[in-house]
Amino acid sequence: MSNFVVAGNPKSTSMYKCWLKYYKLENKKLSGEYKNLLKSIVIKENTAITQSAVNELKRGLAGILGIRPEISEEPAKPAFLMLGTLSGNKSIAGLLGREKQNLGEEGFIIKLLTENEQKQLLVAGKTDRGLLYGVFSLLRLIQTGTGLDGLPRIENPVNQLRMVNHWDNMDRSIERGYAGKSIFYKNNKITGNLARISDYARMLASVGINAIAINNVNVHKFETLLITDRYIKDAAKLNEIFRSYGIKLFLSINFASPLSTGELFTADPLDKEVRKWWKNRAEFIYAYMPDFGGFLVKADSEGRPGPFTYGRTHADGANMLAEALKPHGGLVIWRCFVYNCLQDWRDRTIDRAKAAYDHFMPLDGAFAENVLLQIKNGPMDFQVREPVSPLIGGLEKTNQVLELQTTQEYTGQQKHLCYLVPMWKEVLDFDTCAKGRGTSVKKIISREVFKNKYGGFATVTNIGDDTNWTGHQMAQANTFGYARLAWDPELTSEEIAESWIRLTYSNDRILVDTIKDMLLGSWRTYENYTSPLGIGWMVNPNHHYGPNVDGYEYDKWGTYHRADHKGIGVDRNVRNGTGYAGQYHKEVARLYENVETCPEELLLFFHYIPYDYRLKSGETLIQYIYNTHFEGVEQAEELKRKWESLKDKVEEDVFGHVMERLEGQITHSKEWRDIINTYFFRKTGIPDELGRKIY
Ligand code: GCV
Repeated sequence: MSNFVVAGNPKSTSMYKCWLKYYKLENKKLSGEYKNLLKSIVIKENTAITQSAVNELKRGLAGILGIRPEISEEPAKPAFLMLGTLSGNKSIAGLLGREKQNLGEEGFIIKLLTENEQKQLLVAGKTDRGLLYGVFSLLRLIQTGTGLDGLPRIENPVNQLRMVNHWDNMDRSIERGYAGKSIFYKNNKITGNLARISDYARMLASVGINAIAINNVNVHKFETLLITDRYIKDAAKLNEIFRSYGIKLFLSINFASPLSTGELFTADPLDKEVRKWWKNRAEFIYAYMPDFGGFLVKADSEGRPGPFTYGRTHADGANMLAEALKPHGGLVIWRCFVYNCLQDWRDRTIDRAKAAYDHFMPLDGAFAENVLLQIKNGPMDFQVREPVSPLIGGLEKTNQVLELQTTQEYTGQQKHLCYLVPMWKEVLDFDTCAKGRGTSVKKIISREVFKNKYGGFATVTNIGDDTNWTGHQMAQANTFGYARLAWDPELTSEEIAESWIRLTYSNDRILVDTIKDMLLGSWRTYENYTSPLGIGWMVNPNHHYGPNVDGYEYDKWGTYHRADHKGIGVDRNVRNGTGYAGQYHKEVARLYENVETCPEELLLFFHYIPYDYRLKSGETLIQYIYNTHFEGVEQAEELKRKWESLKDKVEEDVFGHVMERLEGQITHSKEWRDIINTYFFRKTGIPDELGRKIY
């Protein structure tokens, strides 16, 4: 296990440590209290996961409190910390009493016990995974200077699957990766840098992640072979690392594998030989990885093969794989990001936003029990503002996973600060009205509403081999925030930001408040200087960075936004538009159907609006576009001023690094402002009311 020593720039080691920095706690009183309790650690169990927990405690306590606790099976001191699981240590049940009924599979309790006026601390899980999460939680409490008064603390993750998806390729590149190269691969081999991967596993487990797909959903030549002799042993090595942190390993597979490996002449999911092929493949994989999680699949989308080639449905395809994995307890996670990328936007009757629902809604109930549909949060593609996908709330009889994107493909590519938690919160709190009012997305995903067997969260991760993992150091807040939300969607954006800041930098009140401010406003700032009111894209083709109003590559006529000299926006209502609004339940559909009731931030997503239309603020649409673009730049400048005020409170290298990114953001925000404003000025001939310069 590496102790976070990174070759190269030693100054960067603190950014490498992310929120597991374990810096010294300044509060002497609290530090003393903790030290008393934690000098002796008692644990009777010994699994790979309990070992990870103990190692973490050693590391954390050395850093935060400067102590090296004695680890033993019996207490070495009158005060001690007891670690254990209900499944592995009989005495834990007695110590917990009735509280044990409240512990789920991955839940934990942190509790103070008093015997003969002697305080003892107990961290217990039902399973060793729960115990590990409990240990990380205890370390967070200590690091953030939280006293013991709030105990007992019992937590169970709200969501079952809490997954990260890597879009890593074996040539080391990462599709939509903005933090360097892959940490897993090099030269079409799995890398030997297992110490870094182990650090990564720790980082994920520390915030409750329990599943990972380690290769791109666009599965190319070499990645197809991950499930063959050529790579399986190496994949199993990674599995072993993740296993010791309670994380299940998944692989993205190529639907046409039987063909691509040259073993069969078809990949037809209803063909007997093909079914047999997958069954044998599953047996082969499980022989190396008995706890393998399963397959993640992108099929019939953006050129990937799938069941459509054979006139079969997505259910046929997914169920075939499910049948092969079922005897081993494996899952098929099947993505709903399926659309015709050659769509001609000049044809106003078809609408990409409708595609996922159109493809999958008719199949509700047709999927095997171990198939989960993974649905992007919006109907398009991770834009800065989109409505929630109507499939969530539409599907009732199907396991569902919400797919978010932590890598900032359309939200500044980790060059810009854009804290995404507030956006995700809006998604989770959105009321689908599936079972009347109050059927929020978070309740559907957690399975509270439809009680399906599986459900949860996935995100396209923002991790790469940059020393600080995420390119922009502050993008670590998104990695952290995603996982915390997957664990508990009731946490607020503020709470998540606060704990990330305290763990990452310090408990200094001014610093905490300043960075919190920076984070919380940053999504809106980014939206202000980029594409307005839900219209989306306006980015350069292919790499998707920087402004280009007509640039999106899947729209060669530059008409997806329908902007002309009179107005802009897409009529997606039922009355005279594409009918997309009709995919929602009626209470929601009604809201989106009419300009007057449509939430303004999504106005252009749902309606074509003339530039002289007056918004609720009294501004005309065109003036709103100008105003927000000027404002966005000012807000980006404000970010820099706030950061500057922290110069003496942040380590020098961190300060310099973030400053450099913020300066770049200002430059790019100006480019956005000028290109967008000029475009609309040229289209309309209407000048800015305030006489500001538009190029
Ligand atoms: C992995 C978007 C991205 C693609 C990505 C795709 C997907 O279109 O630009 O890079 O491909 O989404 O989610 O499958």
